[in-house]
Amino acid sequence: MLDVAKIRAEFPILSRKIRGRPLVYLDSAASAQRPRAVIDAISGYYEQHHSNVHRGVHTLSQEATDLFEGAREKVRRFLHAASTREVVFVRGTTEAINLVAQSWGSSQLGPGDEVLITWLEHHANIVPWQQACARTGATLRVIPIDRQGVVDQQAFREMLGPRTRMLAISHVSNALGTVLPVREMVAAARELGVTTLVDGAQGVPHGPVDVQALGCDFYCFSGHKLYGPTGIGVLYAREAVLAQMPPWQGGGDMILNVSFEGTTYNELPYRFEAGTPNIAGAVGLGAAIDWFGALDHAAVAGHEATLLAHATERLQQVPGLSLVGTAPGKASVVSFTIDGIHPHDLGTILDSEGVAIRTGHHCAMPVMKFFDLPATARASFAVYNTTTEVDALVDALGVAREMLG
Ligand code: C6P
Repeated sequence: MLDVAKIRAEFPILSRKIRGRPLVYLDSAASAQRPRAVIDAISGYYEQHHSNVHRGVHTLSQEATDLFEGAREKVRRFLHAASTREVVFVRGTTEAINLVAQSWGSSQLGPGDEVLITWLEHHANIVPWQQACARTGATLRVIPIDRQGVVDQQAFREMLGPRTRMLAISHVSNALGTVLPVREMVAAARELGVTTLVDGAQGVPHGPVDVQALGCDFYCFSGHKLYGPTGIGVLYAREAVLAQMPPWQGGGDMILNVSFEGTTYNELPYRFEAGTPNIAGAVGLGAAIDWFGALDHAAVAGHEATLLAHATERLQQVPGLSLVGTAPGKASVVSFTIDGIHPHDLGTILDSEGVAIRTGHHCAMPVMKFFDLPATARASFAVYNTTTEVDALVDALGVAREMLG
């Protein structure tokens, strides 16, 4: 059993009141909150160790470099990557996918090639590929989903073929909560020599990932959904693939030697980290990984499954409410609509009750179009949420229905 009361006590923001009511934070899929350990690691870094990294011989620069590279090693262990050369710090999932689509995409894609994504993707795993296809003449193909929000595996097998060069898929859908069978899909792609990318933005917050067991070439995630800071994220890239990729941004730190005649590039992963990095962000991410990694992950999974089951059962009893996304395998995300009430109005009334959810298209407009909806309301649960908070959501929906329904 997860000691949720103890976990909650570690998150200062959870004791806040919103409009005079206790905060019920059900928007962790957008961004999770941070435990004291992460906040302290960031302020401790600034109070005691800050300087630029990889540049100075003075003590502070060496300390900052050690902390920054120490965080990289924590990420490596967390993902079970073979080497820190495979761990590139980026701003977040969005930047990671743009890096791959630009660097790998421009060097590897050409006319006739196909990039395969699913209908469930976040815009971050659609738009960079559309841009890469426009630049290179490759074609973007989309694997369909069914009304439950499950990716059609038969269609996937039929679409995977000799023209496929890249399979880029979510680990977990942010809009619907569907958990994709990434291991099987990656294995099928690899059999044909297809390069694979997994968007793990909604995957890692639910438990550690083993990129070697998964077998993907690229895996990316954002720190802020993993109880860490904003502005820092990770691109894991298999060394053999990363080594073949051209740098995507030029500047300091990514070079070995620069003259006006030409430039030689730094070794991996620094070749892909131009400019002063988000040092405090990396330190905070390392602290978040330490904090999250110390939890009992079977207990985390059990707790999140309880929250999802409780929410699904209680929401289904709300008159006029339709769940959007009912896949058998789901992470702790529930999307829904209520007859006659626009999700934005719902979100505003819930806020007046202290309940924070996300409303809108969730940066997954094709998913909304598939279900013929402009938007949904979405509640998402993290380790610090409780079934009492799910009940508070349901009560607040009752208030909204009385006012607007
Ligand atoms: N989803 C949500 O409310 P960034 O913004 O780079 O940290 O992450 C982008 C991203 C990529 N893929 C998936 C599956 C995501 O869920 C997200 C971010 C947030 O669902 C904000 S739109």
